[in-house]
Amino acid sequence: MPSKRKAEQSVTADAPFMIAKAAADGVETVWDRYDAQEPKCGFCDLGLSCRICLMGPCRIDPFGEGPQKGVCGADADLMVARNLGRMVAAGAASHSDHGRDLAETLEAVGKGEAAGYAVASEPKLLALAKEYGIDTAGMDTAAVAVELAGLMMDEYGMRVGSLRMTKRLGKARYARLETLGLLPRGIDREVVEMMHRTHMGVDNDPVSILLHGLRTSLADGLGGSMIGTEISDVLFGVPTPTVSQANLGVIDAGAVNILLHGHNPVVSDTIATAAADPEFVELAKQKGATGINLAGLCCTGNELLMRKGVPMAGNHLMTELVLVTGAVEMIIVDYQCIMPSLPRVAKCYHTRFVSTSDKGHYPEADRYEFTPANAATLARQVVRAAVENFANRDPEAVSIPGEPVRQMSGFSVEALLGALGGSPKPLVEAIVAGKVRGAVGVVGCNNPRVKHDYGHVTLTRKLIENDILVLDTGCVSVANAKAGFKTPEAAELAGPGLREVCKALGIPPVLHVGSCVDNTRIVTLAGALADHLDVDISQLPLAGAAPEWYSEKAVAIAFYVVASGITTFLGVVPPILGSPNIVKLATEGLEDVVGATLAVEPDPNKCADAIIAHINKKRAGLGLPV
Ligand code: BF8
Repeated sequence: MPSKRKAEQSVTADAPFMIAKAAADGVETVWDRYDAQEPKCGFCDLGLSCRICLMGPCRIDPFGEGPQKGVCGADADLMVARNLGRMVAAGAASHSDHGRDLAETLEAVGKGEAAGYAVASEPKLLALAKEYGIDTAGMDTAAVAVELAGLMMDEYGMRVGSLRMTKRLGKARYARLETLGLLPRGIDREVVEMMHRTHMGVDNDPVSILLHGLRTSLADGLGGSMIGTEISDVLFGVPTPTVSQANLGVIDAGAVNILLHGHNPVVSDTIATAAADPEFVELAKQKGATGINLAGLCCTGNELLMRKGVPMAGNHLMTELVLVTGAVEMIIVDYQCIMPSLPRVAKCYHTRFVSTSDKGHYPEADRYEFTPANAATLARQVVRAAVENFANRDPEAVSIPGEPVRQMSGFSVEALLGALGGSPKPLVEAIVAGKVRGAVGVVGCNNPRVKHDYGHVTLTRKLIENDILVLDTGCVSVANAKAGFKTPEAAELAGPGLREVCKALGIPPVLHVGSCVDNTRIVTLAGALADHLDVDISQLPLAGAAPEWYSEKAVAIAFYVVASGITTFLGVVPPILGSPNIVKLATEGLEDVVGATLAVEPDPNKCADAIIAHINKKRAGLGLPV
């Protein structure tokens, strides 16, 4: 049955248009399934249900009338803490396993076992080698790649010490984490330990579980995710400012359209290379198309956008709707955030759904299992199959709403510092003078609980109007691009101080720094700013925000941003309200421990006000004009 909530579905016209077409075409969407799930389970929403063991499943009555303990004896605090800890572990595992794939690819490149890949940025490789203590004198690029990959892979199961890149948080933060015993001791180790602690009858102290949650998240943010970002830069290039486009209008009715969806650039980069081959472009023309058009979705899309300027077709909630255009020959996926419904939507049209990862199987998909050794060959097979499929398109089924919106992307830390003349000093001076009052990372997902893109766009607009620079990643970045925030001309939307700075530098007031693993670029920059000023990150006028988050990965990110000293505002209430003690700890108590907290504010206008107040408080603390 079509969703009942049409008017509330999105801030942009393309989504309701496509939802209506989906209904007419008999295609079920995420909004239909969301409606079918209502009313939601109140116990689960509050974090008061537990299915960790089979003495249960158990639930606790929030009104105090029914059971107040699970069969094992866990009370509400423990139940909520265990559930939250497992969310952090799952999120950290997902990002980190993605990073592991990149480390393995780098090693294969160094060993000459990955024909489709090469080191694209030797300066970045050498900088990382130095950070990892490798004496590169007399070593060739391949040898450095193998040794660096080996040291990074060792960090997954490290036996002694802590993750090297934690030092990027700056001296003061590193010392604080060391004193607290929160330095991550190995990526897999912290994730496994969280699963162990939250097994029935191990860690029965909610505070202890949450503190380990911080350490687990740091193993992601300063470990697995950061390895993902850094090796992607080594293999595929350090992003530099690049101009591209966004929204469903990037689908080209005349061309063979190939969509790339997921998170890991290891597959999508090889597809981009194959699709540019004149042999396939010529084949597409023989089939009656104008050429081959690539477009991105979600974070694989962000990776390609940042480095190659591939346009973005949409974010998380648009991934079904883009297939409903009827103009997509193939959607190629790797892993994470790929709705299980997508192969079924593809089957409603002529679209071929191709899965590529040994970790992500889809029973209804065409399967090409990519490895570093076979990727270049398989990419050519897949692109050929997409081109061949153009003949199967039904022109009557095609409908593509709207025109593409221009956007500028590619703001790696290196590119940002480059735009600033090689040092954070000009940014610091702008912050000190109050032209830029502070900076906020607005990150994360879409969630059908929230009007699509409403939280992202409303919050971002109000922040830039108030002279707060926004850095965005993940699905937020598509929303902000569609809203027109990502061109240098968008400086006109900013307050007078930020406008002046953006115009002087020729940059937008909203800087796209990448995919979700690239939130590590934000903490790297924050650590550099802190050291430049000789303060702790928690003293800086910074904040994080995830207005429409849905995934476990977002919880891991929120935790490591807070553990890094940056207060983070969530627009969707996490499943913790069943434990007032956990709520108090997460939103207040953490301030005394790590100098930052989680905050929850579903209304993006009120959230902006709260962030502005937070930034003013930090400015006052540094003696800066408010
Ligand atoms: O890692 S923002 S919906 S696509 S989880 Fe997923 Fe969320 Fe999008 Fe990228 Ni991040």
